[in-house]
Amino acid sequence: MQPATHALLVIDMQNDFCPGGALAVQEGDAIVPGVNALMQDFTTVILTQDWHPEDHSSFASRHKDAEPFSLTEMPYGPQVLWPDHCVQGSKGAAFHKDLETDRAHLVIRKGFRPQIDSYSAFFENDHETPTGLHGYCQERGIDRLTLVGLATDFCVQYSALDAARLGYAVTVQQDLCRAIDLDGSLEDARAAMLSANVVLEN
Ligand code: VGL
Ligand code: ZN
Repeated sequence: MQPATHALLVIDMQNDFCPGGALAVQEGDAIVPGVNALMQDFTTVILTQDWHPEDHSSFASRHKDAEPFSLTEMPYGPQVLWPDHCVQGSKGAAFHKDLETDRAHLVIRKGFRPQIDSYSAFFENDHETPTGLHGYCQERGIDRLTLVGLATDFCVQYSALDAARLGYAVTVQQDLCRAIDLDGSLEDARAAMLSANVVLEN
């Protein structure tokens, strides 16, 4: 059993990121049993939930002539435009039905401000607007995090890099993650995580 100071951070295990969902990640649902099993080793389990208003600015549908998966420029930097996904209260935004959400002490929602996307569990994509998770972890004495979930190259990567920058000891359990992999983004994510001293486990 891991000590309470070592938290399991389960990223975005939601219907829209699973096969059949609006932004489906290949085999996204295949990791659910393994994630549930890993939860049994942790006292402290935290879930994140991508949670967008229906007019969210990361949706390609909100930009004239923009295709999903194209890039745009936002005030805070480049932003991939996505198919509409994880709209607040929708079935797609709900957790996968087999995920053992009862184990979670905290569910942190992100991406609810219309003008800014939020991949990371800690900061929105401007890298400065906090979600509150760091304060929660500090108050709980959490100094170590293991990350699993979806997608390896977006929300898992951004969360892992922010966590490392904030001083946590960070492990990404790669076999319990799945990637979107846009133009080599998975390899780039792995390299970035390794150079930030994130431990990549299989
Ligand atoms: C995610 C793209 C858009 C993720 C969320 O969970 O990795 N990716 N919103
Ligand atoms: Zn999103």
